[in-house]
Amino acid sequence: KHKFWESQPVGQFKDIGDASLAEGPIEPPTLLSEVKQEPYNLPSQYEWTTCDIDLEETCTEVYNLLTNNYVEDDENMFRFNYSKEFLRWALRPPGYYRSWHIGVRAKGSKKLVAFITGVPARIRVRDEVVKMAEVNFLCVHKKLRSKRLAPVLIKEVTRRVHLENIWQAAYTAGVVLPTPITTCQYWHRSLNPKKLIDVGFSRLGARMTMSRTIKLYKLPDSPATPGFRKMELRDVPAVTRLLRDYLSQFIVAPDFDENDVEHWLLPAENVVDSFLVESQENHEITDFCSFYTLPSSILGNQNYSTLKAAYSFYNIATKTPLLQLMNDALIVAKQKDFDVFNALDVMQNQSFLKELKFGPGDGQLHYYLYNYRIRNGIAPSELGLVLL
Ligand code: NHW
Ligand code: EN5
Repeated sequence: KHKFWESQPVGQFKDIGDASLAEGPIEPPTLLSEVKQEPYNLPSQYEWTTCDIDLEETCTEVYNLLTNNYVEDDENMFRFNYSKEFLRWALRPPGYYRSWHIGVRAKGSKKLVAFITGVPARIRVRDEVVKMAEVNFLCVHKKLRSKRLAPVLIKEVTRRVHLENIWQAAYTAGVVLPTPITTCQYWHRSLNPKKLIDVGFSRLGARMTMSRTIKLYKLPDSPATPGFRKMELRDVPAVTRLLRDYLSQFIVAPDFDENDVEHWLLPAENVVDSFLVESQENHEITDFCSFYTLPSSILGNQNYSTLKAAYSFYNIATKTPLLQLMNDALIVAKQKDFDVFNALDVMQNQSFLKELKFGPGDGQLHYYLYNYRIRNGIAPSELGLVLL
């Protein structure tokens, strides 16, 4: 059934529940001299390219490939539309490797037809911090699907990760592959219910009118928590301490240092928003919330072409109730004109989703590790990792 994935060092379906299998790497690293030195073979009409995302022209090519060919919902009504600024942010974290931004071009036209990326990350699994690649943006042009190009892209990114002496990876997908460490549910909180209904993202509930629906999702004009403000550069040390302490409770979570926090959580316009609560008494940073901006193209609607979505990122409440903190996040997202606020049931999110009027979506997100076995799998609430 999974000819490719059955050949890879990942948890296999037949091994689920096997207590004799130890946690940790599935296969040991090899010597770097034993890593294949040449790229994998592509069908003869295609060639490898390393994408320099700093070049405006290359970034535009990647953006166009993804805008037209990346992930859609199960009814093909929406397609993720990552912005160029977002892609540059996602692909250039501290210590990134340009060689991990991999494209495939048609030899004749030089048109970009496929893409896959990795970025380095330190991810803690229980008490082990493991250097990994976070693999994302796997995309094959719609006209080249089902030709087994994806396995070649995956093997090539694996080879280039190995060349940097890294032997594990983390990735997510909407499809089931061997074998998820956990499966998360998407939840959606309407901010602009009329537009969401008009474009088919949501429906008018039974015995609901449009005006009752608009009233149901209404939010205050400004955040309620005293000392709630945008995160600034000077906050990086305090936010790092808060985040490290918070993430230590989860079984799988990133091991963020100050450089990572500056990159991933310092606000970047139209990419990532972060807010914190500063104590009015002692100026301590006690709470934090963040979300990233990922619009979707609306396919075939007369009136609208994009859905502006905010995705919950990392949230920490130590003094403010998490419910109140996240309500303030919804308020600022509404101020910034987002149509919907999305969240997964990871970390402690389950505790606020229903009360803040999120509803379950029709999509799930499966989390995977490459070459690292976790016994039994974990619950979404034991996961402290959000990928883009
Ligand atoms: S998930 C988003 C993936 N992208 C999309 O869904 C975009 C739209 N779809 C496409 O572009 C986030 C194509 O349908 C793709 C498949 C390219 C998805 N992950 O070429 P074939 C990520 O980017 C397997 C992994 O004929 P295709 C994470 C499939 O099960 N494998 O299919 C990426 C089958 O293998 P099997 C996937 O439709 C993580 C084989 O591909 C997959 O033309 C990557 C069929 O290939 C998916 N999302 O192209 C893994 N979708 O064994 C990283 C399908 O079942 C691993 N497949 O026969 C770690 C590497 C680094 C290790 C470092 C130590
Ligand atoms: C890796 N980084 O299916 C990314 N999205 O629920 C790859 N549904 O938006 C992973 N079908 O439920 C990709 N509205 C996996 C996700 C792929 C995209 C996807 C789902 C997640 C989604 C929407 C629209 C459905 C349109 C028809 C959905 C219902 C919202 C409603 C609001 C009011 C309260 C109840 C829920």
